[in-house]
Amino acid sequence: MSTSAFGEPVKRTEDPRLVTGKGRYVDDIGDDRTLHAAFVRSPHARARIRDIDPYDAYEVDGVVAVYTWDDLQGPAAEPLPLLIPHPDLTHPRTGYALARDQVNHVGEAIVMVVARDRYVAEDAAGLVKIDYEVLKPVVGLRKAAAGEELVYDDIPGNAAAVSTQAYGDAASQVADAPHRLQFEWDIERSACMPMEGKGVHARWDAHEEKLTLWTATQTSTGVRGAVSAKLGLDLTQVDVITPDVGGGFGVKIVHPWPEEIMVPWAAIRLGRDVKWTEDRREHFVSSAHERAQLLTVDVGFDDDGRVLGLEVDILHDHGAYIPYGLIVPINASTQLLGPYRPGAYRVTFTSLYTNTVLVTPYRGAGRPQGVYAMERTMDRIAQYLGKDRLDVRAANFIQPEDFPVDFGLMFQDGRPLRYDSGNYPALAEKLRALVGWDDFEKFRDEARAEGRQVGIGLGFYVEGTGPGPYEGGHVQVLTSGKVKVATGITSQGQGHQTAFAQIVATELGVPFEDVIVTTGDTRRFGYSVGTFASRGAVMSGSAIALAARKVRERTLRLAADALEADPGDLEIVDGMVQVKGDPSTAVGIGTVAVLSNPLRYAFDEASKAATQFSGGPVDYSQPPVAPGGKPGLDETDYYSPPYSTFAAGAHAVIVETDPDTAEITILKYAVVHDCGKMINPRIVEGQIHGGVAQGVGGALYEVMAYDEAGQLANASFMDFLMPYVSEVPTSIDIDHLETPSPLNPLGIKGAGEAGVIPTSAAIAAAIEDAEGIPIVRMPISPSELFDLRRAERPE
Ligand code: MCN
Repeated sequence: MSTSAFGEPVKRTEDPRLVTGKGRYVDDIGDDRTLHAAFVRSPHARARIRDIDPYDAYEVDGVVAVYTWDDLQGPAAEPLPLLIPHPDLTHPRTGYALARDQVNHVGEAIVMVVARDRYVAEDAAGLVKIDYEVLKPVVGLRKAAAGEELVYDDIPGNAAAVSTQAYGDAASQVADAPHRLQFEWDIERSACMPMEGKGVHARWDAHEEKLTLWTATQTSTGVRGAVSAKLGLDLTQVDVITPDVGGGFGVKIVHPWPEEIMVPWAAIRLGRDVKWTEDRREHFVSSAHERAQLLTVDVGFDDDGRVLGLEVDILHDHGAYIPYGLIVPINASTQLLGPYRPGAYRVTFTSLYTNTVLVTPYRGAGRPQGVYAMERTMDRIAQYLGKDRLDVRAANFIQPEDFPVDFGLMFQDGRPLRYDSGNYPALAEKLRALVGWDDFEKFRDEARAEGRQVGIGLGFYVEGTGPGPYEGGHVQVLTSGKVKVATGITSQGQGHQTAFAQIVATELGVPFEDVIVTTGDTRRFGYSVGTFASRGAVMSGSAIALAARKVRERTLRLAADALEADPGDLEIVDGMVQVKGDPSTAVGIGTVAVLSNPLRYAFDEASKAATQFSGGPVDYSQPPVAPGGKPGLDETDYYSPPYSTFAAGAHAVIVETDPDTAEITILKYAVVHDCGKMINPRIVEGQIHGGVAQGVGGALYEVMAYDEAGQLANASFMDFLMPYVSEVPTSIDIDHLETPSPLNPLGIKGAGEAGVIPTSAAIAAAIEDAEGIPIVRMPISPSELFDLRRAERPE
């Protein structure tokens, strides 16, 4: 295996284990003595809790405890933390670990039952009697915006936040422009739906006064901080371990989820392991959703389609609680701009409470909505002017020489919106060739001759990835010659073990297979922010590279002493340090690791080799640790970017719509993607494939169907339509562009969300192109298309 693995399409080393059933997930932790929790959840979307009678539940054989909010004290009884405050978030509501005196959505946890097994816990939960005063719920964006009925009596207009960002005088630019169009784009509610739901297992060691928590999270250090604070423990009393996680896609970013408080809280009180594994229905009604937005666009443009002024108003459905601040609407309102820079811009978003499941970032986090609005607006400008859709976009592209680009707006990380690098015209040209844009009309004519309807659609996007504040990495050369790497971010299937090993193998000059990576375990690495916002590669990758560079430097220095050479004359080849070009001088890095330790016993081959250099187990001729030095061959470093780096891409899709049934078939899907330097193109392409599959779900099928009473009418996979393999394009044509980021040592940008961002925009555009019927919402299912046809073309 190559030691210059960076950039190679190496197969993911974690996969053989995961696909042969050897993964270890939270639910795999524990034994027969473990107690199981089940939650009594609200059947009402909005209700006051008058009384809770848990006594029948207590009577069930095997029930150990029943807890309500009244049992909680101190910080555990306080509202859950607001994770990312924002000055415009004037009315934050975050909820409680167990509902206090009111429930605000169906599925909200009210009572926890702990029993000897899950069946007993579930049965007993069904016996808890709760007396509710049922209140009228607020469901749907338009109803929330009308403000006639309120989710919280003390929050007028249901508005958690109203926020405006602008540059230039957009209103005048729009009004004075030669042409003006107005639209309303309607994006439905959807959700992440990872294969593994949430799960928590807690163990309390009363002797050590130490809590160990296994949880399916995207931020182990975040959970540790929140849980220790909520349970009144010192940070050092809590270890959080994230074992294998079966997908997150954003929903596992919240910390703490109520169950992450309640399960350890019970474990401490009961002195027994307690666990909870979410079932699918719970996931539907008590985890998080996203997307739901109404975007109103007012655009002014010239004869070439250049956007002179753009005004956007966004209504954002935030559900009943806002634990995660305003990230989603901020992303929608800033990333809407994509690869363009309108002459003037004003966006206002209103974050509204509704009596539905809370909203937190879902892969793309607001960008699919913003991009939908912008890209569909570009399509309509082209249509209005009778111009080519790619040409109108090209007229608006930021040019390569314009970077860095400052917008005078604020990004979701609290830093200025500043694009670092990119080449959008080059993306467009690659896409034109990849999808066969110029040949499409010929294809359409041929299809028409056969009685078929086909259409083509486009979607461009720019994505701020790798936000700070920091991530760290620890790299340690073991005496065996293997290299251990630890970073705090967690993995949900992104292939971090492989990619980070590639970085270290390249930086250190060691075989890729000899690098062992650990993620998401606070015992190994205690400082971290987490895996979201496509930041793993940029943040942890950079930190690990910096740490590996330090290790390399020390390895060369130590080996130089041993080989009586100048460090500058040495190189590391396949894990051996040698005088450049002279393998006869080679000494293994494991041996150098032994040399780095003043106390050496000849336990193993590396130690025996080391004693040859130093003349004995302890080298008394030198101070064992030079001033300012340290034993061991390991280093830690951190990376903190000045601001986010901006990846970009463009999708094009060709669809066929059945003239009779309105079935929508994707004939071709093309992606051109720029995430700067790629660590592993195979992983990047896998990320794009997964993202496109999720995007197809959002574009064509997925809706959280709330009725007026706030009941989720399709809370199972029988009714919530996720695309099967039969609906997802079987092949996706991908081409890459690499514009390195100047902001980090590896020149990388994030890739994890790219596939999902413009998918809906491109597919909606293709359907519109095939049908000639305006498509203004996401998703557009075959049955909706059927209805639209009837409305547009009554017989
Ligand atoms: N990568 C690369 N070269 C680059 C950029 C990335 O080789 N220039 C690789 C990385 O090394 C990593 C993968 O691509 O293995 C994704 O990297 P990155 O873009 O940094 O994203 P994160 O590691 O931060 O992962 C989070 C991102 C997000 S925000 C969501 S949501 C998401 C996603 O990744 N959730 C996922 N991809 C997912 N994939 C799986 N299987 N499961 C999820 O829950």
